[in-house]
Formats: sequence, structure tokens, C-alpha cells
Amino acid sequence: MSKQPDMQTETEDEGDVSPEEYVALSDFTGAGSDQLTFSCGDRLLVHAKPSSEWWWAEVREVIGYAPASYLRERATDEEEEGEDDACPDDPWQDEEYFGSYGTLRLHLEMLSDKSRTEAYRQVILSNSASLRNKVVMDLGCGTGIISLFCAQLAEPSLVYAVEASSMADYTRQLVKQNGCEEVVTVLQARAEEVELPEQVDVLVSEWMGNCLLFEFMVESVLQARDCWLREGGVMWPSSAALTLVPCQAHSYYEEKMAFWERPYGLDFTPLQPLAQQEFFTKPKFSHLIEPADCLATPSDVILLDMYTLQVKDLEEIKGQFHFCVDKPGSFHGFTAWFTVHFDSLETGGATVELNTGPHAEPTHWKQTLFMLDKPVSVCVGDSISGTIALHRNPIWRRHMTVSLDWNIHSSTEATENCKANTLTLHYAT
Ligand code: GJV
Repeated sequence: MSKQPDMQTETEDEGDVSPEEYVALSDFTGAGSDQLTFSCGDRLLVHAKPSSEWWWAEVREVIGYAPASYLRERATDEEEEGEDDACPDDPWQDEEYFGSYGTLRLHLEMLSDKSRTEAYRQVILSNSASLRNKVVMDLGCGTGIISLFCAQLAEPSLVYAVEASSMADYTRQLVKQNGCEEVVTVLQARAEEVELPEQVDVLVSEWMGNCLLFEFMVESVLQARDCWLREGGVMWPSSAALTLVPCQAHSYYEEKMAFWERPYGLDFTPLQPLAQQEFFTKPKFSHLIEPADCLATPSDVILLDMYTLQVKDLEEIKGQFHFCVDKPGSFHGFTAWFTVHFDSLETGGATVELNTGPHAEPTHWKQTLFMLDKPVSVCVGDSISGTIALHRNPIWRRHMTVSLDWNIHSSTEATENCKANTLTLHYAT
């Protein structure tokens, strides 16, 4: 694919690079006129790969963008014949996933996040009396911090600390080093495969990913709940909410889009459609929104009850929003974040909250920004309403697509804007 720059002719013609053949792993419905719609098994010709997520491709003589994660390379005809299933070997990408949790980088990031770690410590501390003689499961314990808090701040009878990655070896050492080996048992296993000698009273886990659900570790938690949580047992967190707000994002817009207007006194605006596709069709994960950039009061769009949520519910989660603009400005996009709640073990006891929004201390999750194609000027009194849908990727089970459909009702003129924003995302931070 690589072309030597000095071998290029004057025209940016791609005719000399032959397109590659791909096969669709699943149905896909394009969200705009520049995205392709195709069915599982369709053959696509990929002409260019402008970003790792979106490729420029052709199907049945229609050209447009296709999400790369829905495609697999087409084998030669002979190889293709014996193949009837299009499933990848490991739709969970566990080797890569647990491999990354076998190193310290992500654990350091999580442990350095004070809001996150202190929230779990607070949950244990404020429930210490009720945790006495209880059996706890800490799912995905990592370095074992939550299990160690349990052992040190309360007197549970036993904590099963389950960790699938190779970090579990070190976790065992940390448990011993801190004198907690009587209480904390480290089990190196996937939670789905672990065998416990008994049911547990409390299932605690820090499973939340970017935009709440990325990684879909929540599925492991729900399965463990159904297998190992005793009747009447407690889930920590007990509920989760995804919150959305329409916002300004001047500096990000300047950096990625307005930049092309006049760099070095030249007009580079023909690159703007490419910039839009490359930078704005996927969310910006590590965004920190200033409260002053919120154009309306944030609103919870999705609520998950950890006692009743089912694995099958995760395939498609929908929410609605209706914002009333309370600040004039440029509507650049939507920002999303989550909050989780931990019910008290005592009836009437105080709940603990971990809020990752702009009005709380920043966390390592930060917030997620979804940019619109073009900013829209809004006035006080305008209303922005629509729907959000989280579609779990049918092939890559740790991924999802977020779609936002919205329209504006202007309080001053009868204009209406409509746009569907579809985004595919990866779990790696
Ligand atoms: N079984 C055991 N350990 C797991 C599992 C599983 N099914 N899934 C994830 N982990 N909040 N998004 C472990 C993983 O190896 C890592 O140490 C930790 O849980 C992730 C916790 C933070 N990720 C998140």
C-alpha cells in the first residue's frame, strides 16, 4: 500500500493502487449519505484507509465509508470455499485485553485516579459494620485494591478476588505482603469460568469503561451475579447512569477543523471533508469539558439497574433527550459521562456516588465528546431533542457504536437541523 512520495505523479490519482477485497462480517446501515449500507457476506472493495476506523470502499458500485471493524480480508477463492462462518477466532480479543492488564500501565492509571479509588474505599468504610462476616467477590480485582480495603477496613469472612490476567500472581504477593491472606483468596481465572465453594453476599467490581460500557466487562459481572450472588445479595455498583449535554468545543474545533481555513496564508479547505471524516466520526475519549461549555442542563439518558439488567439488554440500549438551551453559543457536539451509585447494606444508609462528569473531580475516564459535522449557533430557549442508541458490535464483543439523532427547534426562526452521528470505537485507552 505504501507509495513513495517522490514516485507520485502530479495528480493524486489512486488508480495505481489496486483496491483490496474485503467481506462484511455483519449487516451495517450507513448513518449518512457518505456511509455505505451493506449486508453480512457482501464483498467490498476497499480503495483507501484514511483512518483505522473508517475505510473508503465500494459495494455494488456505490462508494462511501465503511467501518473497518465490520470487515475482514477476503481469502483466496480456494481458501474461501471451505469457510462458511465469518466469525473471528476471538471476538472478545481476550489475549490482547488480558495481556494489557498484565502490565502496570493501566493499573497505575486506575490506582492514581483518586476519585475512583476513594469512592470504592468510601463504600467499604461506610458499610464496614454490615460487611462483618459477609462473603465478598471482587470481580476483576487487578492489583487487589478493593479486596485489600475490605480486609483492612471491615471484617468480611472471606473475599474472593478474581483476576484473569497474569497480574493475579502479583496480587497474591500483595495480599500476603499486607497480611490479608487469611481473608483474601486470589483466584486467577475468568470470572465466567471460576468455581467458588459458596455463593457470595456482595459482588463488587470496577467494570466501567469509556462511555460507561466500552470493554463490556459488565457482561462478566452480570453472569457472575446470576451464578454466584445469593438471593438478596448486594451489587456494587448498584446502578449506573449515562449523562449527556450539548456543548461547545471551540479549541478542539479550531485544532482539527478551522485549522484548514488558512494555514500559512493558503486555502486548505478542500481537506475539511477529510478532517470531518477522520476526526469527527469517532468520539474523542479524553475530553475534559468545562462546565461553562455546557449549553444546557445535563440530562441522564440511560439508567442501568445492576440487579435487573440482562446480558441480552446490552445489544441495544436506547435513550432520549430533550435539552433547553440556557446559554447562547456554538453547538459543536455532545459530551457524555457516567455516574455509578453504591447502595448501602443498611436500610436507609447513605449511598456513595462516583461521578465522572464536569462538575466533579476529573477521573481517568474523563468525558467523551461526539462532534457534529458543523457547529450550529444556538440561542437561549432553543430546544435540542433526539435519541441516543448504543449498539453493541455483533462481531467484536467489547466494542459498540454510538448513534445520536437530534434536531433543533429554534425559538426565533423556523429552522430545523437534523443529523445522525454514528461512531465506532475501540476499547484501548
Ligand atoms: N474475569 C476476570 N478478570 C477480569 C474479567 C473477567 N471476565 N474482565 C476483566 N477482568 N473498569 N473497564 C480484569 C482485568 O484483567 C483487569 O485487571 C480488571 O478486571 C479491569 C478493571 C478495570 N477495567 C474497567
